[in-house]
Amino acid sequence: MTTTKKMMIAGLFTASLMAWTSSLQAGQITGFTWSSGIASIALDPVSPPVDPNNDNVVGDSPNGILVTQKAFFDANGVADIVFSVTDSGGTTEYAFAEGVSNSTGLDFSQYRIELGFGEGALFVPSTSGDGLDFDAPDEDSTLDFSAFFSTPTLVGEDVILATGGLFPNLAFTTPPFIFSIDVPDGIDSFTLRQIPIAVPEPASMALLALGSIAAFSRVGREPE
Ligand SMILES: [Ca+2]
Ligand SMILES: [Ca+2]
Ligand SMILES: [Ca+2]
Ligand SMILES: [Ca+2]
Repeated sequence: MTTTKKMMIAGLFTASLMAWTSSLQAGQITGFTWSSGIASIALDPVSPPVDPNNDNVVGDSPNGILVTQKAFFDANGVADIVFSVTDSGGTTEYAFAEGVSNSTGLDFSQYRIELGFGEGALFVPSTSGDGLDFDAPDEDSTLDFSAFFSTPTLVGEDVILATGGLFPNLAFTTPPFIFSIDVPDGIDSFTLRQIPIAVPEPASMALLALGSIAAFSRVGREPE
């Protein structure tokens, strides 16, 4: 074997080893599952973060996660996506782009997302100061729900409530909802919980009105 060939093989081996090593060391989010509240989901292949341990980045993190889902939401009115995580030696900030297709049959007057652990009835909210949060306390990256809501607000560090608009039935988010999540070491998964808040249906509004009338007439009959 010539010296040139040996050098080429050695170079290829080194490159492969580096790629293998970086795939072991990098990567906070490694995969995902979703709950019964979501009819279908498309997620870009989860690849190792371009810039691990970059907390706190100003502007948009190069570590992107794109989730596109058709949502109908389960009986509890929530949809959970669980992301699996491995340590990377620090906190990695991710820019999330979430496409939501509303196939619930209802219009949403608000949209709330929460961070926590576990799913369904076993969901436990993330606590303040545990390292997992929506880019708190700096909030220096894009927060955009403008497809349907003018006012996304960070409530504490683990809840975003989007208000000031309407997300109609059968509509799709264009552009997607954009927010950031700081993912710390020391956890093996976290949950992104979504809670759409529907405009009350005409039937329930009618029941509400009937209830008010009944209460009013009871008050009217109160003895002096
Ligand atoms: Ca940031
Ligand atoms: Ca937290
Ligand atoms: Ca951050
Ligand atoms: Ca943080």
